[in-house]
Order: sequence, then C-alpha cells, then structure tokens
Amino acid sequence: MAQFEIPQEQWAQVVEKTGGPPVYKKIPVQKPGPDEVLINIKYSGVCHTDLHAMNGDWPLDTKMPLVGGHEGAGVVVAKGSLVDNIELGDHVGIKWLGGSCLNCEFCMEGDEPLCPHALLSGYTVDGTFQQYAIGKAAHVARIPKDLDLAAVAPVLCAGITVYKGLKESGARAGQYVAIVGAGGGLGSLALQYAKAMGLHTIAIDGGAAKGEFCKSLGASAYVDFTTSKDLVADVRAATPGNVGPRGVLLLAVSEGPFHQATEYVRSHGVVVCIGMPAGAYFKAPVFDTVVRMITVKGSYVGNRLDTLEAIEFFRLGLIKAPFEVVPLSTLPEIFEKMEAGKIVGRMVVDTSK
Ligand code: 8ID
Ligand code: ZN
Repeated sequence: MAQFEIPQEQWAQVVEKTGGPPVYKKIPVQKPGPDEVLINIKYSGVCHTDLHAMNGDWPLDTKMPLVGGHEGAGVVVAKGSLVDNIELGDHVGIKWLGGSCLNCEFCMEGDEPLCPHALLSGYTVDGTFQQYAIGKAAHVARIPKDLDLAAVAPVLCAGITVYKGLKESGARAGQYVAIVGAGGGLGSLALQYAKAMGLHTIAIDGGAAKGEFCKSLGASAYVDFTTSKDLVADVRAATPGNVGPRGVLLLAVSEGPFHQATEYVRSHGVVVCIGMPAGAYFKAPVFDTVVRMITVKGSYVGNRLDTLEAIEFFRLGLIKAPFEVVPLSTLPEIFEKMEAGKIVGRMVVDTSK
C-alpha cells in the first residue's frame, strides 16, 4: 500500500468573515475521523456557489471561518479505521454533498441531497480551497486513475448538477433544450452533456465572446440577452415550428430569466430551476401554466449514482468543456471576475501554487 508524508500545515484560502475576501494563509492539516479520508486536493473548480457562500447570499448559514470549494479532485493520503473500500493512493473527488445520514427516507430513496443531516462541502464543512481536505468515505466521488484531475474537477459540481438537471427535464434525444447562462461554468458543461445525450441546445447568455464559445461547444443556436429585441420570439424561432424547447435549464445568476422561461418553453415542457440568484422569486402566469401544461421544478446537485454516471460520460471522452488553471493564491481575483460575469466557462485552481 502506498505511504504518504503528510505535513502539519498547508496553504488554504480562508473566508474569515461574511463578505470576504478570502485570505491565503497556512492552516493546520486535519486528521480523518473513522469514516473519513484525507485527500491531497490537486485541483478545485471554482463554482458561483462559492461566491454566494462568501457573500452570505442565501437563507442558510455557512460555517465561519470557512474554507470554500466543492469541486476538488485529488489523491487519498490517509483514512479512518472504518474505511475498507478505499485505498491510499486512490483518486477521489469532493463534491457539494459532503455527507448524508444514509438512513433517512430521502437517503434511502437516493435523494441524498435532501437529507436533513446533509453536510455541504465548502459551506457547512470546510471544502477544497486547501491542499488537504477531509471527505466522508461514503460520499467521495471515485475517479478512475487515468483521468486528468484538473479537467475532471468541474464535473464534481457543475457536471453532476447539469447532468441531473437534463435528466429532470425529461427531454429525450433529438429534442431541444434551452440553456440559460450557457457561457458560464454550469452552462458550458450543460452544452456538452446535452450534446452527449443527443439533445439540441439553444444557448442563452450575453456578449459575442460567449456566443462564439457556446457555438464551439455544440450549441445549435445562440440568443444574446443583451442585444435580443424579443428574447422569447428568438428562442422559439430556434426550434422547429417555433414551438419552443421541451426543457429549459435556468443556470443564470439573475432573476429576470426565471420569469421569461415559461413564456418560451414548449407547451407540456419542463422548466428546471438550478441557478440561485440571491433573494430571487419565480413568477409564472397561472393561466398559461395550466392551459399549456407547463411543469416548473427545482433540481439540486445529484446523488451518488448521478455522480458515477456524470464521471462516466467524462471518462468516455464526451465532455470537453474548456477550463483555465490558475494558482489557488489568485482566488480573490477569480471571485471579482465572476461577480462581473467575465468568466467564460470554468476556472480551476491549482492548490500547489
Ligand atoms: O444544485 C444546484 N442547483 C446548483 C449547483 C451548482 C451551482 C446550483 N448552482 C448555482 C450557483 O450557485 C449559481 O447561482 O448555479 C448558478 C450558476 O453557477 P455557475 O455556472 O458556477 O455561475 P457562472 O459561471 O457565473 O455562470 C453564470 C452565467 O449566467 C449568465 C452569466 O453571463 C454567466 O455566463 N447570465 C446572467 I448573470 N444573467 C443572464 C441572463 N439574463 C445570464 N444568462 C442569460 N440570461
Ligand atoms: Zn457548485
């Protein structure tokens, strides 16, 4: 069995007060409990959720001080006494759902994200913006050893979430889905998962650069919300017969598009809410919802099987969303760019720098 030298201290980005910014500093390396593993995180994707966590946007308290991050991929370097199905040296990932009780009716039904005792990585427990993170053995994602850890990191939240969202939309191969916020982190993965699932995509986001980017990821149409004179008509026009897309994945971090989606979704279509703009409400006309038989639902990350399936799509070479690797020390600048909507695709931090 592999042996690893584990330092006493490590570099981390620590949010010390709500509102941030994160502070790059040395903190102690923790020891895994009996049902936990210690993971040498090599790379972590940066999700907009990490920014919500730092800003205290949501009606759910974070731990404080907080090490954020929940798209971390790395190597198991230590494990607790009860962990008998993971070896030192195995490659694993920490995802948003860090742990769940595995005994409540939600866990039993495979709805672990709904467990009342769920642990949220980088939110209620420390996450992956550090060199050594703790994961519950039952919940860490298994990553085949031949996969590039930087490239697979964004799959651990963005990939799982959009893959689940596409399943929740009920859209089948050959049908159309609209991806709102398609040029962002979740959006870029959504375009790739949708393509791999045989779906046509209508990408919605702002600016020419994101348009080029979405087209390069296989979008069949791009609607620019900053220049479109009639977004509803433009989205419908991108589907055969102008009937609108079967499914809509709402990934944007602003409230407006949540109100528009029921206007352009196809009758009997499904609107899936995934993005979580602070303080936002969903609004839809009751009349249209009834007579056009529209379904509106939320979708929240994915369970362990969704995780395995999302990684399998990646292993098969079907998911090639561009990402940019930068040092962990630059996290505050990433958050600034994210706040301004200037990130195209996903940023991934290298924890060794
Ligand atoms: O399980 C879940 N439901 C889950 C999982 C992971 C992330 C939910 N999220 C949430 C995050 O907390 C965040 O609120 O999904 C949202 C998107 O996360 P992200 O993809 O990591 O964010 P991003 O990279 O900043 O991308 C957002 C995109 O939305 C576009 C922006 O231009 C950007 O490309 N956008 C905005 I802001 N307003 C838009 C609009 N009106 C828009 N696109 C189209 N129309
Ligand atoms: Zn996330």
